[in-house]
Amino acid sequence: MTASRFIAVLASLSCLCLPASAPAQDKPGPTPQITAIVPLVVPPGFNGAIKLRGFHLKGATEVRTDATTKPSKLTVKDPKNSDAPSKMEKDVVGDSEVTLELTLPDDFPAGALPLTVVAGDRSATPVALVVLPKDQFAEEKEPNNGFRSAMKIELGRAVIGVINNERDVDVFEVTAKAGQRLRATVTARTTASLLDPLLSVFDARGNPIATRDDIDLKSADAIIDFVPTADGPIFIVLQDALDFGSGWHAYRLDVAPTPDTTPATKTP
Ligand SMILES: [Ca+2]
Ligand SMILES: [Ca+2]
Repeated sequence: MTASRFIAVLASLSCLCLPASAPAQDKPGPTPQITAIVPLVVPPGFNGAIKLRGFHLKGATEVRTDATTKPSKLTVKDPKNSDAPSKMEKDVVGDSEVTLELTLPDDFPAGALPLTVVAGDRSATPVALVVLPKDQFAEEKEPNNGFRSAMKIELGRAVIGVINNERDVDVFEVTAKAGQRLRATVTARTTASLLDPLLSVFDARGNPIATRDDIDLKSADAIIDFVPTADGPIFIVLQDALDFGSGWHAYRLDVAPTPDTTPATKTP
């Protein structure tokens, strides 16, 4: 997605959040907006920090959730101004950040945990932190910048990672069976991330099978359906479409068998 379109989307979100009219004498504070959350996924029993980036978060006063099951602890800490990552613009990626201190019981239910940051009398559009059992995801490990250093991952088990600097590339390897229809899905902007994913799939010899940038005009994330024609390794390559990167460029990657009957790309 282009930077100008990202600005347009943020502007439209901002409009939706504002009341139709507000008494001038109230002088309400600006509405906070979230552009990135790190990490995107945590396990039940999580006890640590969640970082949020966006606009007007320096004024964050509390964080709420309307989830049925409440975290043991959910508080805001250290709201502050934040520099933009290298070569990115504050008016696109946000000017501020806040840390959430989060504790989840060991039996906390899996699913989306909506988080709403409040600044005075204004609330940001909720962002959904995903709670996933520990055995259902892995964390990306560097170095993984090429086919030879690809991180091996299991089909059906998610990976969470970060494109953590400019021109970073994350390469993953799955073991596929001939004829098994697979789907690679990267989730970043759909939740909240500065990453505009560019996803590619290569066969065992390094021949390209498919590359996707945006799902459609509404989503900068990417999905590739493909059918390997031989047993063996398949390489999944993830990078930013504009080669940007920072600690705010988080993603979730899922590579799994899919029963989908839509046409898929075949390996050469
Ligand atoms: Ca990497
Ligand atoms: Ca993209």
